[in-house]
Amino acid sequence: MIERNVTLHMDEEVAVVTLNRPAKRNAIDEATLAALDAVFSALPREAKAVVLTGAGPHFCAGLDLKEHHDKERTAVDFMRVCQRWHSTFDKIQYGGIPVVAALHGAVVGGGLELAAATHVRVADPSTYFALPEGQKGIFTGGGATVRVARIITPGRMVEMMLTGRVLDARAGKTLGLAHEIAAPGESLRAAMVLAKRVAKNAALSNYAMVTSISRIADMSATDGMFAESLMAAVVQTGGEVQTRLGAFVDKSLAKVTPEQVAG
Ligand code: 1HE
Repeated sequence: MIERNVTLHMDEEVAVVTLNRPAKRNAIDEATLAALDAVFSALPREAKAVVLTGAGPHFCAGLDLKEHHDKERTAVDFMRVCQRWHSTFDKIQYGGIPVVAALHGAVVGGGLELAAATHVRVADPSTYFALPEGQKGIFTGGGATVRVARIITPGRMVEMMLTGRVLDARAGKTLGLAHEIAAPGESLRAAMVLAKRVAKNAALSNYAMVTSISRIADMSATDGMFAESLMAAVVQTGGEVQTRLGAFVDKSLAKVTPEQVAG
């Protein structure tokens, strides 16, 4: 499937979605956002996980600043732009299919907002994170005040924006913006390994993880416990439970061991 500026191909059970506007550092203009939306609205049925990556030297440079400059949008125009970003990124975060980001180079502004909508983030050492909006006289609008703030804390996000601080891959990992640092140039390969592992989980368990945990964090403790019990009631009685737990009972299922510990 090829939309303008976004491509999709299948690698076994993993859908590989690539921002493909490298000459503009994968900046997100209206066409690219519409393409992302189209891809995440209609993932192939056989996709059990997604890897999201960017072509060229950077993952994503955020909002297309030239388009914004040229369009001279009104406040209402830009509110609608933000709402389209929110709706598309919600499809990524809550679509029910785990999304692994393969990061490299700039993950800045709206590029960081996009990465924050994914569930697992693999960086390579070239990766750097920033929210440089303030220096350009603008503000985040693609969900960072919610998603990035929840990952790094609101206070840390305020500091990052005020100072224009740029975080390298290691600092990003300390704050939870990345979960793993791959060897140079290897973030896509490492993300594929993780995505193929994720794809082996029961689809309904993955659905529960990506749709319920962040939402339950927004609820009161009482509501969260109730929502968790409902989700677990659906998952624990799902189609794959008898087979997978049968494998535990007959001791053919792999055990959890300390050898699996990873940095
Ligand atoms: C762009 C954009 C863009 C590059 N919009 N065209 N985002 C930013 O503030 C990031 C702004 N961009 C940069 O700081 C740098 O371009 C990069 C660090 C990302 C890459 O640097 P580099 O040296 O590899 O490339 P370059 O030479 O700066 O850019 C190559 C081309 O991409 C050039 O176009 P050309 O026609 O002159 O070749 C750049 O203009 C173009 N380009 N980034 C448009 N962002 C919903 S609200 C979200 C809020 C935000 O995301 S604010 C944006 C934050």
